[in-house]
Amino acid sequence: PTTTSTLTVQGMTCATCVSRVADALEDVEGVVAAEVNLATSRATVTHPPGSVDAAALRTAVEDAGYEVVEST
Ligand code: 9UX
Repeated sequence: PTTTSTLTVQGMTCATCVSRVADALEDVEGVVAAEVNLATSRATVTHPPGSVDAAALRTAVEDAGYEVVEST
């Protein structure tokens, strides 16, 4: 089974930003897939339940140069 975590990311303005954030999230331990939507500023991260630390997702986005303003 998998579940999803959703992040709202601030600072993405072009398709390359989207790729950077998606790649950064997909590199986090336990992440199966990450989809990032520029229009909504939302990232949807797919992972097995309990396998991913929310702080690790936040750090990955921040290290790529963007901000997480909300996560659920
Ligand atoms: Mo696009 Mo994003 O030219 O940091 S890569 S604005």
